[in-house]
Amino acid sequence: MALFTFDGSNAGLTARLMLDHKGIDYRYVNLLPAAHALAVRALGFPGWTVPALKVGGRRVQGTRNISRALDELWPEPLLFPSARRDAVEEAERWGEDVQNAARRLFYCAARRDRSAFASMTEGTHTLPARLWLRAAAPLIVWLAGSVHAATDSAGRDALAALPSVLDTIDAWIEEGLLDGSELNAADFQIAPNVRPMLFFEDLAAFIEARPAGRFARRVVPEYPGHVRRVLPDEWLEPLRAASEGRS
Ligand SMILES: N[C@@H](CCC(=O)N[C@@H](CS)C(=O)NCC(=O)O)C(=O)O
Repeated sequence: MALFTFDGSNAGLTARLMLDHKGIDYRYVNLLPAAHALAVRALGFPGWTVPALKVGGRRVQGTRNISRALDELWPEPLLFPSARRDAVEEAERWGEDVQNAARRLFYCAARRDRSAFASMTEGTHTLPARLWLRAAAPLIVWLAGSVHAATDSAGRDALAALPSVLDTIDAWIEEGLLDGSELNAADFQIAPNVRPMLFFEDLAAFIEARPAGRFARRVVPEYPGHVRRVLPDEWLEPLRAASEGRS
């Protein structure tokens, strides 16, 4: 079995965490970002995205397809516990929107901080690959930002929605849907999208001390990357207003 992804991918991390949670042995294939889209097509997957999982003769692509395939093939421990299946499915689907928001915010920031992209993606690559990633970062950031519609206006909208996203996560933690003793598919979908926001100098202070921040660190203890303080000050206004309202 092989998981195709790239270091730094939030969606790829969701798949890794679910495989690790089930204690499954697999080959981790760390593709080069940007080239990954062509690679997965060449490997016979129908779409252009990672994570992509080859298991037996099957090709399963996308975090939500992977979570279901894993429960089907290795039922223990269940990612969708029978007692809360509907709620976990709905939270997992919602978490995919947070995945998009996190990615858009990252590309908006990476257009302004030239070192951000390599800091997140160079991971375990060889030195030549890391040098290439650093050199090609502006092009890849532009390309990926276009593919994922990471315009400045989308980034600003993502920040405006962030206080309510964090409130929802906090509420789900409080009611036990997330962050329980046994983690589920929604935990693995949501935490890898909040966790990278903690390495944004602009955002960490708004998230760190909240239940959502502690939860993200519990599920994803390490997430390499760093984004300097580069987001326009006025974009942060909704976060400031929400945090004043809470104190
Ligand atoms: N929402 C999907 C999409 C995953 C996705 O967009 N992955 C990114 C990397 S984090 C990607 O492969 N983008 C390349 C592209 O869209 O061409 C999922 O959860 O699997």
